[in-house]
Amino acid sequence: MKDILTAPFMVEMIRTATNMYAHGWDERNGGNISLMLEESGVSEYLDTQNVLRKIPTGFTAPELDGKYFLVTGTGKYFKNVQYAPDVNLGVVRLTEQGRQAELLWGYTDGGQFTSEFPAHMMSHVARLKVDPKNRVVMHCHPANLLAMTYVHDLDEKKFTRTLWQMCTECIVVFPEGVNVLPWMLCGTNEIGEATAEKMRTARLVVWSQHGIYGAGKDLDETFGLIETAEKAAEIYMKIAHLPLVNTITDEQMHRLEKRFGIKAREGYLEE
Ligand code: 2HA
Ligand code: ZN
Repeated sequence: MKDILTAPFMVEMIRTATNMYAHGWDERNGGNISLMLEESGVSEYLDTQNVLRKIPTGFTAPELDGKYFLVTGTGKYFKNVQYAPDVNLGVVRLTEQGRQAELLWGYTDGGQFTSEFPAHMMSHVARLKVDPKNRVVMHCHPANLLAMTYVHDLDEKKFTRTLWQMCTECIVVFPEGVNVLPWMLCGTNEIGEATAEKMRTARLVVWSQHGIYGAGKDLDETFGLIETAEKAAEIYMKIAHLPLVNTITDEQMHRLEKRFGIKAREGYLEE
């Protein structure tokens, strides 16, 4: 059996959590990541018959039965992931229609997966229906996106258009836009279901006055999505109080669509 700390998925996860902390997106125990793993990849590093503990999930997700995930732990600090991955991360397999998680590795201090596990797993289900290659769900608290939810209209089309107008590349990186949830109580199945519903039409879902969810095919892509949206929000927060003299027009956005072979969300641009 190979050392799991050398597995590419583990190395990438540790680097990503460390980088997210360095970006200031994950103060204290803020943020969480789940990465779906292939059974064939896991079995190179772990005896998949050796279940350490069973942890009830509190929801059902039959679509994820038998699926493996590497997940950040509840109450754990991204800052510490690189120093003690086996305490701060865990590998689980969902069973019993998603009602149970079998712990195969990690959470060595007796801990368990993130309190946002419902939002993560329900988002995986929603994204896999749209994109079978989706593997990652990522949540964090980037300051400018959060700030924007205090001063900007939360209408999804308006919020998206503002972000698109802040950097030329935004519409190319997230042509489907960002969806927005109003403030809701975090850590619940309700916010999980609401997030998953929003994930059907976009890979980015803003949680007003809290943070953002991103989804993608790998950790890099998902990080990059959030990074791009957060950069746009940063520019917005720098200029929102100043007179707007220039912007990126819808006509220019259409030229970007042609140049990069993307299609902006239906109805979000003027013809
Ligand atoms: O505690 O970010 O939303 C981690 C969180 C909860
Ligand atoms: Zn959070």
